[in-house]
Amino acid sequence: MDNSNLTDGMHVFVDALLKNGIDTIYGVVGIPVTDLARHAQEMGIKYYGFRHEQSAGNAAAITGFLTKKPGICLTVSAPGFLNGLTALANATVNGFPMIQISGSSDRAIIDLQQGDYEELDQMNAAKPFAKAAYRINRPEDIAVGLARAIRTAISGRPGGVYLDLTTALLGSTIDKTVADNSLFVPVCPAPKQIPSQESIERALKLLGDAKKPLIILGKGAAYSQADANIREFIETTNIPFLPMSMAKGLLEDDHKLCAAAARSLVLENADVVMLVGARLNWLLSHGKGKHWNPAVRFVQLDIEPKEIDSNVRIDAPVVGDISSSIELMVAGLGKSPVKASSDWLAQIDADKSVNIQKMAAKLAAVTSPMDFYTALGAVKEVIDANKDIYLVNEGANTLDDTRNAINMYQPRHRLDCGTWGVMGVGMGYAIGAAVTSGKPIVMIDGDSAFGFSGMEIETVCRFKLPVTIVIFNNGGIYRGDHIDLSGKGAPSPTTLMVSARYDKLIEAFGGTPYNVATPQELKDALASGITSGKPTLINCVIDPATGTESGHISSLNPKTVAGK
Ligand code: ADP
Ligand code: TZD
Ligand code: MG
Repeated sequence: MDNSNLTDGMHVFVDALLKNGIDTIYGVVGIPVTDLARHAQEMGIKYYGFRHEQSAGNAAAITGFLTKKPGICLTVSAPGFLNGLTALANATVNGFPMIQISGSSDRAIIDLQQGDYEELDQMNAAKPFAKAAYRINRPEDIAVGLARAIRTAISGRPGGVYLDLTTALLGSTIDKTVADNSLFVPVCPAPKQIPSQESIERALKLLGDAKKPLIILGKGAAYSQADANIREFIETTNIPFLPMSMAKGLLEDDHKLCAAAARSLVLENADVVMLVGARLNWLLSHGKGKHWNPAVRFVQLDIEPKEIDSNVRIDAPVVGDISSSIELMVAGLGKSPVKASSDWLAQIDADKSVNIQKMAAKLAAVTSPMDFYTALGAVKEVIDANKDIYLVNEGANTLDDTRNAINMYQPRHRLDCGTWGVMGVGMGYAIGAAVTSGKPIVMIDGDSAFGFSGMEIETVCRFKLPVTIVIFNNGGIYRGDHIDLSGKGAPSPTTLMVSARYDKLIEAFGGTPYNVATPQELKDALASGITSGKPTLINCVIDPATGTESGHISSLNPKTVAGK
């Protein structure tokens, strides 16, 4: 038989990726996907090999958030697949488009549960955790399979898609001409979803009647990249805005209409709130209760119709993609002008200036050892001098205090624990953001948070990425000075090693280490890390006795009988 015009499933799959403009894969290889990764690299795809699939998945997810194209994560069967699945689920929960591609074992053996190497019914395991899960069994279906995965990941509310590539598919053969002819790029995979004119008018009327309007920007707004129109709507109407964590920087945090420093006041008083790509989930106390004005009414811009009324009644839903919706809202202002009152703005400004002064005092106070705010005072000076920095942030106190203390100035530059408050996303996000943007990344991480994915510093060093990691080392989860209730002197459940020298880790891989104990040392080390463009790790010694249990969300812990 003449094999000269035959190709195989692996090559067809890579051709399909390239045809769709996908040029990067994050993954961990092994049976049966090693050659897939090799050929991908050979054929022009950038391949980033990780130390753990969860971090590779997180890199793919953040690439999706930053680019509106699905990030790609490649995993091996069963255990590798499961390691990646946490990241896929997290991407879906946060609305980030990504595709996890995994090799899988022999279908016939899996289905009869006869014990194949790394046997698992992966497609069905993935379903509850993904937006969708598909399996490609035949080489002639590769183009359609990938098109389905891409379209599902980026249309409507974005999310994670699982794509199962069987061992048989990867090793299957097909005529190259037939395969080439099967390739295609899906037409308009993320179509505009234009809201009804009626819904726009209803929303503008409600906002126009408001005495104390407020706009809440969420990461859906950041994702939509409708930056100019969102700014125009806010600046034309003078409505104060509150950014959710990953929407910080959509308009700069020091914008005169930014109400972040008056968060409690605006939530308690606003009578009409317009949600732009933000869900009324736990992060907004479900839109009800003591943090909210009981008479508040809502406008909600969202692409997902099922999100409307999810927690409370929405008086003016605007269902559509945010780009289209906000464009129509801006256009509608000509006929239905909206202007926030100067009284409302003055009330907010008064509260803001008190709170900004309080924060400035905390940041300026020099404690020894440093507390979180003393350290953040130093970080703030450096970030304010590098306004285009990407900031990755996780931890509990480290997360909450950094979010409140550090201003962001550019859209989609703050990447953090997100909707699930998950630890361990940091290294994957930092690597994904560095690869995608080519810009310097600063990561402010709790010592516990860092431990979940710390070995990826080898990945950072291997690829020489411009990532500076600052570990707020307070020797524990929340704080390092708890004692064990048994009184036996074992480390308590929250205790980690306060004497740990995380900086020594990066030395092993040739990166630049710093160990700092004062604000000046921290400032110098951080500034050097950023300008060097080299992998840098700063162990920042923080007082183990200053953290708050669970950071700012202590109230979510169940109470014990002792009320502890
Ligand atoms: P945050 O955590 O910042 O409050 P969420 O993740 O809770 O944000 O909410 C984001 C919302 O944005 C989701 O309900 C999602 O459906 C919506 N969304 C995402 N992308 C778009 C888009 N392009 N257009 C409209 N809505 C979007
Ligand atoms: N596991 C995962 C995957 N996510 C989580 N959120 C947790 C466990 C529980 N958890 C938190 O919610 S915060 C946190 C854990 C373990 C770590 C806090 O310690 P840290 O930060 O050192 O990162 P601070 O600054 O000491 O508070
Ligand atoms: Mg800690």
